[in-house]
Amino acid sequence: MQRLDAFARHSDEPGRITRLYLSPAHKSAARELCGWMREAGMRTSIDALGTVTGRYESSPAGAPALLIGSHIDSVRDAGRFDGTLGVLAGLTAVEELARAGEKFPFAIEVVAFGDEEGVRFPDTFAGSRALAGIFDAAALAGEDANGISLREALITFGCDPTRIADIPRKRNDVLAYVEAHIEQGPVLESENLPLGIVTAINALKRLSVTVEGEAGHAGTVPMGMRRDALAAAAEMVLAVEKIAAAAGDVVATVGQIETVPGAVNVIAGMTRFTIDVRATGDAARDATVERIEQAIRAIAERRRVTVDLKVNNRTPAAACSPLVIRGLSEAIARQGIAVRMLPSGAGHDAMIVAALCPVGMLFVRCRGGISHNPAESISIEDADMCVRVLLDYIRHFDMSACRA
Ligand code: HGY
Ligand code: MN
Ligand code: MN
Repeated sequence: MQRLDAFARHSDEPGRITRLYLSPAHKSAARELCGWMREAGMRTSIDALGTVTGRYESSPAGAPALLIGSHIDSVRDAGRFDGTLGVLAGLTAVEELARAGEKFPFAIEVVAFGDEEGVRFPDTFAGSRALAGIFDAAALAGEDANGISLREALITFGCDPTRIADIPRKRNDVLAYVEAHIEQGPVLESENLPLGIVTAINALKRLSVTVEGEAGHAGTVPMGMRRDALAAAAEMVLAVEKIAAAAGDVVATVGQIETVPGAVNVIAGMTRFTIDVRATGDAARDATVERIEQAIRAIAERRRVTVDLKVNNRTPAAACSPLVIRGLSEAIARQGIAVRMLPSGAGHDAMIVAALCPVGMLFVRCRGGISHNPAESISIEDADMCVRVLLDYIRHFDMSACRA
């Protein structure tokens, strides 16, 4: 818990936690994490996309690894537990093993991805996609709000984009990936449970929409003659909300909107906003995006504005591995805790690593289910139980079952 507080110091914005991919805060966080990992007897590395890995060697050396990790980037004005908890819980478990001199016939690698939130660049999951061998090099051209491309940001961070090809792990070098993460929802708290096990992670799709109208004088252009890009976007945002609400097990969010020129007495000429759609399955996700796109085009037509939609990320729903689910269930049961399975509405690196090897997730109760908010919080007892379950899982890990 002290480390989670210390980590909160690595922020790009004073007075709140904002740690974007490849930012100075990400760099200082990665450096501090490497220090802690080395003190725990791990060999550390930072790959060409900024992913930090600490390896606790197997005995005998050179065996495949059980990966335990999460992400250390954050949203803007974030809490201190989303992502970082899973990395530090893995580190704490390894420290305990190192202290006891416990070694296993498999290695343990604690992995800290840097691009899970996808707040800075249009695409997301760069680190976990590369590790799983499904990184799309087109993402390197993606630019942040200041026009800096992912490629340039990597070079500034100290990475060499030409080494991205070295990142993908061979299937027989890894055994499984386990991610501990705050639930970011109210289920565990409402059932008085400290931990839960994730069954599957919802599908996601992210788009950016650009609406072009005509800038004009707010005082002189009659209402009927306007092609107001902001008013059109406002109607589109409400259509997104209405379509998702009517679709049942789907959620859709417009989290970001900007308008140009953004002056009190100028009719907006251009407005750009994002759409984030999640659903339990790929088909429901795609059907909802289709309906949203039709509604947006109809509104643009009626209001005589043009609209351009761009899909920035599409990630399929991912099922967690029954092998890992069983191992985590037995570990939780051995602590005398009821085993609660639940789906994840939030996206996680685990949904990407599932393309490489069996994955599983351990959810930790968080107060009020609050997340992506500085009020995010967990109890030290639940953090302790999370590490105990990880340790128990490691000590009972059946590597032969997870081998390629
Ligand atoms: O957006 C998400 O689902 C995750 O927090 N990145
Ligand atoms: Mn997260
Ligand atoms: Mn998050």
